[in-house]
Amino acid sequence: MGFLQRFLKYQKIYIQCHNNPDADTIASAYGVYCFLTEKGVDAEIIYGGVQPIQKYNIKYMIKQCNIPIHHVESIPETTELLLIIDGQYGQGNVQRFETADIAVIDHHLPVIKENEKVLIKSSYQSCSTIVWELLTEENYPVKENKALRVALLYGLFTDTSSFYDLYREKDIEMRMELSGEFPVFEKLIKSGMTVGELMIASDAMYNHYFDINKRFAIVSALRCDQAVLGIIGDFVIQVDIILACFVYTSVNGGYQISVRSCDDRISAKDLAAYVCEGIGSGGGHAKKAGGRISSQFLSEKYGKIDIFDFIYQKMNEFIAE
Ligand SMILES: [Mn+2]
Repeated sequence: MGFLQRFLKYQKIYIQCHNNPDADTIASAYGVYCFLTEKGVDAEIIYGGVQPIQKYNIKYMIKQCNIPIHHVESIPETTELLLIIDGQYGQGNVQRFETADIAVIDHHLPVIKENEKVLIKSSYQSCSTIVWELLTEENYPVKENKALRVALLYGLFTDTSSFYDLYREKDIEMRMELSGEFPVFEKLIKSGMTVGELMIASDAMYNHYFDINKRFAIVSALRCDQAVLGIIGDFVIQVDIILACFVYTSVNGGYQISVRSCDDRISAKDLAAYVCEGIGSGGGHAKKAGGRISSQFLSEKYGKIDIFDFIYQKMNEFIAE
């Protein structure tokens, strides 16, 4: 039995995106929504948190793909099941609603225990990929649903720094399978950054750290989208004397990282994996890589350490003179 089958016995399901929803959580929720409603289950996509969606690209995605998502303060007490997508309760960015029962589909590091209604695949780069796989398992024709196709592709795109950090087999497979000529997608990928993020990026680059001996750079960006991290990395690696660069930003519960190299002796993938070992996950290709670090695992393994000092120390160990 496919994972999604177990939800067909419910009359009404609330599908909850994480607060301040990004493309990945919305696309994933929409995938599950399409399946459930076609099977006759009454489903509704919601999210909590203080702010309704602000970002231009997310609003554009919702409008063009016709995704019914609502910002709510509460849900009815009679709610049978709440399905949390691209997040887990216990993570700061998922508002807790009182409900009889919860289910989870997520690709972050687990903070709750898995059970028959909780599916956490942290090796997947986007939750969209997990949902695509679950839909495929149910023989749901994803390719025929153009809006869903665009949404899932965009979810993966934004969670992998504009596909630059895309490296996992399944995620690559979904991209190959769903790609096509979509003007809406083209427009979306050219509107991922806000003016605020342009300023975050320029500020981060202005305040970069450069190690003159080993010729690497570390760039700390204020909280921004992963897509922006990739853009910063691609920019900085073009500097003549920089051989490798490590960009990071804080996300809920930890840090998102993006690594670039232009030197054959420094593998971006190995560097990302080296830094994240035991405290998250990192990987990619020789020239580009990405990953995540959990704050909790970092302090458990290394004690109280400043994130910049930690990255600096690891890069120094990894890169030979
Ligand atoms: Mn995600």
